[in-house]
This record gives sequence, structure tokens and C-alpha cells, in this order.
Amino acid sequence: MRDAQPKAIYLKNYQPPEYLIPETRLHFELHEEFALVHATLRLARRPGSSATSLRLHGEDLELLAIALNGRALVDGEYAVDDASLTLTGLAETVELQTTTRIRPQDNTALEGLYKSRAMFCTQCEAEGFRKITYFLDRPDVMSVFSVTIDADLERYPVLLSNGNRTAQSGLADARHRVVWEDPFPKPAYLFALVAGDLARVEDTFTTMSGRSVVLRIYVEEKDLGKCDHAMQSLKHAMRWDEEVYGREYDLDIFNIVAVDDFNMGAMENKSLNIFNTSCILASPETTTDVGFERVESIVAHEYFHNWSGNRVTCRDWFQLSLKEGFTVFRDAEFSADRGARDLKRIEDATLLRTAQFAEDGGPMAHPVRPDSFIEISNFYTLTVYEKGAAVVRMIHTLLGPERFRAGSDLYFERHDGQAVTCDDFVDAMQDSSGVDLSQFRRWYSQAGTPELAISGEYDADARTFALHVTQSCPATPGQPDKLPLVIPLAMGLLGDAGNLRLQLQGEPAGSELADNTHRVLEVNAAEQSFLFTDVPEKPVPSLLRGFSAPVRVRYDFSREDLCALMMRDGDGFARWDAGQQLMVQALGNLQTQRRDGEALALDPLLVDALGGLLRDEQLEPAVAAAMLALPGENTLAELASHAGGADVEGIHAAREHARGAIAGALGDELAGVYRRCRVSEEYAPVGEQIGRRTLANVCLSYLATLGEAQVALAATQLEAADNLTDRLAALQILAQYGEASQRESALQRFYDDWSHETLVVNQWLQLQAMLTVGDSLERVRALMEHPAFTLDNPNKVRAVVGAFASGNPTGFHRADGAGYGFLGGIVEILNRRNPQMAARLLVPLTKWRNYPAGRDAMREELQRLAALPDLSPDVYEVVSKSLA
Ligand code: 0A1
Ligand code: ZN
Repeated sequence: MRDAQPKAIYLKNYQPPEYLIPETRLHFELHEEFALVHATLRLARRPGSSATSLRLHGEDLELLAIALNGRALVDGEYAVDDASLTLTGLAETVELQTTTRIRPQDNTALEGLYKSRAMFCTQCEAEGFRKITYFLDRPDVMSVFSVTIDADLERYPVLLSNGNRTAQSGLADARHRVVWEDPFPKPAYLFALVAGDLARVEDTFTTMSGRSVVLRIYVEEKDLGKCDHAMQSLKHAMRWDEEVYGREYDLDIFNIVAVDDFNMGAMENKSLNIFNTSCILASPETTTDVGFERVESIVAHEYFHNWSGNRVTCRDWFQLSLKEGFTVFRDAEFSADRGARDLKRIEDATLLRTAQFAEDGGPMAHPVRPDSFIEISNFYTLTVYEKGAAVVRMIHTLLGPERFRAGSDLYFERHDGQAVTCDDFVDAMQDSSGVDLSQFRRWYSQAGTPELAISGEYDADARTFALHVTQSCPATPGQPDKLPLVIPLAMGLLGDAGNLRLQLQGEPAGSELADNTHRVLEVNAAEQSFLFTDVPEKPVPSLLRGFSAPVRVRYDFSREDLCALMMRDGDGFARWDAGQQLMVQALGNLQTQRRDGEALALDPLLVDALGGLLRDEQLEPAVAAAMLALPGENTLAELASHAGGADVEGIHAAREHARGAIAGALGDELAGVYRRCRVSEEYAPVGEQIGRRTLANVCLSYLATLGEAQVALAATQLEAADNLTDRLAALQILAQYGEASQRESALQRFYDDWSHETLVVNQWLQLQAMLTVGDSLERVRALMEHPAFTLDNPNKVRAVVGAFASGNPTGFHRADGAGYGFLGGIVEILNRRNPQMAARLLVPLTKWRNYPAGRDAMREELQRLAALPDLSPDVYEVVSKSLA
């Protein structure tokens, strides 16, 4: 917003700070119109630096007073512009005092100190602290903070910041004061403050060394009943981090606060995590099974940051994946240990393949450790988080669990209290294990999704099976040429009677591997072959088991091969994956038939295979549900983008036809499983029940394609349900497949029943934004006029605008381009009000090259935005890069 053409900053230009800030004292005076921030910073020249001037970050601040070593400065002794405060003639150590006035009430960007409903809260990652006071707002400047907060006692009885509460007192004018001190040095992005009229639930946790920690979750009084699940999740996470990583919590108190207005999911501020209410509150009536799992994993994620992020933090924002990739890997393993590992891998692989691969193949592609950025907020991406986690997972696979743990121990020990780099992380893994990871590091610097083209060759006489592997990686912006990566390829060989024992040429014969039917091949060259000996029959290879690397695999499987893998492979993930590939082929054929004007005929082999799954009563319901679900429209679009562009209508029509054909052929089986799986016990968000509910609802959604009688099942379910999972599933089916009047009355009734629960209303909004019946865009426009909607709340914007643009492909990509204009219009409004949100919403438009039919209209909308005056750096970066 400052600059017409904001400038990129580059990793290669990193310089350490000239001054450090060993100590920071902040005094907040919170008022209804403004807040005053008195800051006292002890500045110390960094050893090795000879600088005498210093530029502190500061934005949207009104400087009221400034003093150095107790002497007030006068004009000319310092310089202020709209992004900084510059001091000159500085000694080696100085004390800087400033008083600034800020306006949290007007802060719609939700960065820095702002108001969410009646409370004050902060969001400082990545560069929000500079909107609170002048500071070196960069993660390699770590400071010990003490924070005094003054506020009206009645409006803001609860005053929180990081660390321990060390004092409290009453003040004149019905105000009060609380002092917080955090003994751990931290970067400013981990600072937090909350002031409000909050209720809390409290529990305790005894750490492995026997210390008792007080755990508190602060919410609005009305939400007190929805904190149990988060509290249990926190305790599980604390125990898991002790058991699996040897990491103990380090303060006597751990606070979580829930806020309604939040740009992201949650934030790991030291000992004062701030959560979006949607990621912390949970109850059977207001939260789906998926929601319960999400709360558990996000609570764990933020907690795990206490070590991977806070105790050891990032040197600069290019290293963001140091904390995020590692922490996502940690939370994914936690979830896998708590629930079903295969399912977690399926979810994560789907996310990566659908959304991260699209990012990596699009105009915003960047390495896990980006080389440059204009606005760091745009780099909280699937690449940094999810691909970053996949990279850490590959290190885990290559080293094995024991050596990985030794590596993480060394990393935490070596770097405790420091701000470090991704290379430091890999160094610790390498140094402790002795495994050379030099080539592996390319995963951090090279963007793009690698592809493995694999072929198999069986020699019946020699009883050998060779796998020939070629790796390549498409060019990405700024990186035309790619080097071979180290890719752990987990695999097995499937024979007629099950998985074969594996003997790799070069491996000691009769190898004592515990699981002799599973191997991890290390692919590290452009072309390579692996020879298996003593192979009694021509096998079908089971490849990329457990999604062992974030790559695409191409292998010329026959449909029969895929069926064999789907029904009989020993690896759950590989079974699911083979089923998905069979479905992708079948759906592709339907699209071709449709394009050629032929009658649509679904592959009977697929129908038979799904029938087999439905009849297999031994198969875990959750796994059956995952295997029965067709690949989503976005997944299919992503695959098609690789092969010439996505036909949105064709994909949708093919999927709908397949659903109907499967239901038509397997109606009895689907109805039987639906009846068998219905959960009659009292609702609990536990794996076994979740599995049955998911399977029942998948069956119901197939059945609903058959007509009125089956849609009536959904109506009955909606009436009878005691939980949101079953209610929303039924409502979605009624709304999508019922008659118009049935749809409207069911939606209205649901709203009447739940209008008092914001989080339920948000899910109701989202469901409607994704309906494909009627004029979706008109429906979305109407939703934006609904009293439950406001553009100022990110959850609502995501539920309506975000869900429409990324979860309703036929609506968004309608032929007249109106969907694009609609999204562009919202981005234009939010550009100034909430630049982070605006830039995130834009992402679906950046994929314009993948959509031949809408390509011109999408690009034109981006061009229109590009020409707007006063673009925020956030939006400018996304628009300009996607048009380049
Ligand atoms: N570090 C948080 C995510 C987060 C990032 C940026 C935010 O504001 C711009 C807020 C939260 C996490 O990984 O959970
Ligand atoms: Zn994180």
C-alpha cells in the first residue's frame, strides 16, 4: 500500500541485524478509541558490527514521544517515515523509549493489535509487531519481554500476555493493571496480548519431570461447554511430545484464547496461543467429526511449536519451513499415532496432490525455502507447510526412526534459544546419523513436483523383475533446469497369492529385514534401475507406498493390475491409491465419451471392485469410505492441467454420471452398508464411530442419486441425527438432490434451529456456497446479503467466497466469466481492508492457465486488478506473479 511497485527481498541478501534487543519492556494503556504503547528497549550493538545508526520497523504508528538514555529527542535527532524510525549516532548500548498511539479499533487487517468483538488481541506473525511499536521486527532479534497492561476492569477483567503473571493491581478510574514476564528470549512475532471479558476452563498437566503445569482455555462465557475436546487434545499432545521427542513444556502455565476474527487457524505465541474459534471450540452439536479431528491436530500443532519454532526459531522468513514443515510433520505423526495411520496418509496425500501440486505447477511456485518474496504473508503456503513436512518425512524415512530422533535431539540441543536455518536442521540430522544429506538438500531449494516415470520388466527365465526409474521435474518460474533429487520410493511386489518376498540385487541374500515384502528404494539419479531376483511370477509393483515422497508416479498399469492392487496389496495406502487411479481412468473415459457424443458407460471393472469392497465386512469402515469416494473435482482438474487443461463441466458430468452408475449397480449393497453402519450409540468423536458415520454418509450420498425414495433417507437422517456430522451430511444431500421446495425448507429450518451458533451458521453458509444446483453465483450473492454474513469476519468470507471459488468449480468457472468478476470484486474490496485475506482469496484465479475455456476471462480479471491504484503488496504480488 505504501509503494506503487513493492520490491522483492532476497534470501541471498540476508544480513544479520546491526543491533540486538536483549530486553523489551512494554506498557499498554488500552482505551476505547486508541491504545498507547510505551516501549523501553535495551539496544546492544551486535558483536562484530560497527554500526552507529539503526532503522527500526514501524507502520501505522503515531509517535508521541521518544527518548534515548532518558533524554527526549527533538526533531532532527531521529527520522520517521511510514515504515520505519531511524536513529543515528548510537553508542554500543542504549536505552530507547518511545510512546506510540495506535488504533486497534480500526485495524481491519487483523495484524498487530486489533479488536475481535469485545476483546483486544494480537497477531504478530509474521510482521505484525511493527504495527504495535517501533522494533526490530525480524525473527533473529530475540528479546526478553516484560509487559504491563492497563485497561478498564469491567470491560477487560482478563489481561494476558506471554510468560508468568508477576503483578496485578487496581488503578484509578475503575481501571486495573497486570504485569507479565516471559523469561524466554523470543522474537517479536511470538509476542501476544489479550484483554477481554473471558471465561476459562482449567486443568493441569504433570510433566515427565514431575512439574505441574496449569492449562487454561479462555473463551466467551457462552462457549465454556465447548472446550473439553481441546483441553484433552492439549494434554495428549503434551504427553506425546515427551514420549516421542523427549520434549517437556518449559513454563508453569499454558494459555489458549479463542477469538472470532482471525486470519488463519491459530498462532503459537509463547505460552499464549491464540486460536480462531473454529479451530478450538468443539461439541457434537456444532462440530463435525472432521472438525473434532481438526481441533485436535491444530491444538497439537501449536503446542509442538513451543519447541519447533519457539525454543528454536527461524533466522529469517525464508526459513519459515524450518518451523512449519517440521511442526506439520510432528502433528501429522501425532494424529497418525492417535487415529488410523493409513487414513491420515490418505488425507495428506490428497491435499498435497490436489492443492500443493497445483501450487507447485503454477505461477506462484516456490521452493520449500523460497529465494525471494514481496510479502511474507503470501508464503504461508501448502509448499512451505505440507511439502515442507513431506521433506522432513523423507528424512525420517531415510534415517529410520531412531536416527531421526537422535537428529532431532541434537538439533534442539545445539540450537536451543537460537534463530537458525533449514540447513542447520539438515546438518543436525546429517551429523548425528552419518548419512550424507548433501544431495537431499535440493528439496529445499528446488521448486516443482518431480515426476517418476517407471516401467517394469519381468524375465521369466532369469526370474528377475527390473524397475526402471527416470526422474524429471518441470521448469518453474526462475528455475528452468532441475537437478535430480533423492527420492525414497517405498514399494512392494504383488503376486497372485499376495505380496512377494523381496530380494534386491546387491543386497545380502536372505536379508533379515523384518518385513521382507517391503522396501524403500533410494532414487537419486536421473535414470536408474533396480533388479529384484528370485521373483517366481510376473508381479504388479506397488509403488510409492504410504506416499513416501511428494512426487507424481507414472507407470503403465493395466486396469486389471490396478484392481489387483486395490483388492489385495498389503499396504493400505497403496490399495486406496490404486483404486483412485482406476477411478481417474474411468472418469477420464467418461469425459472422452461425453466429448465425443457417445453414450456414457462406466468401467464395469471399477463397479465390480467397489462391489467387492462393499461386501467385505472385514474391511474397516473408514478405509472402505475412503476407497469408495471418487477423486474430487479439483483433484481431477489438477491431473488434467498436466494434460492440456481441465474441462470443468466434463469433470463434473463424468463424476455425477459415475455416482449414479455406481449407485444403480450397487444400490442393494449401498443400502445394506448404510443400514449396518448407522451409529446408534450416543455420539462420540472416536475412530470407530467416525469410520462408520463416514461410510454410512458416503453410501447415502451415492444412494441419493437414485431418486426421491432414497433422498427421503436423508430427510429421515436429518430429523433423527444427534450430531452435526450426520445432520450436515443429510442437509447437503437434501439440498443437492431434493426438490427445490424441499431444499429451501430444509435450509431455512436448519438456519432457524442453529442461528445462535456462529460456527454452525458458517458451515451452513459454506454448504450452500458449494451447491451446484441452480444458479450458484446468484445463491452466493444472496448469502452475502444474509444477516449472518459480514466481509469483516475471515471465517465468513472463507465460508462463502472461498468455498465458492475453490469448492464449486462449475459455479466459479461458469461460461460467462461472472464467477471471476465476482471474486475479483471481493478482492478489490478487501484489498485495503484485509490484504492477507484478499491475496489468499485470489489463488483460484491464478490457475488460469489450467482452464482452457475460462483462460481469457480469468486473465482479464487479473489484469483488471493489476491496473487498480493502491494495491496492497499482498495482492500486488499474487496478481503480478500470476500474470508474468
Ligand atoms: N504460525 C501459525 C500460522 C500463522 C501464520 C500467520 C498468521 O498471521 C499472518 C497467523 C498464523 C501456525 O503455523 O499455526
Ligand atoms: Zn505452524
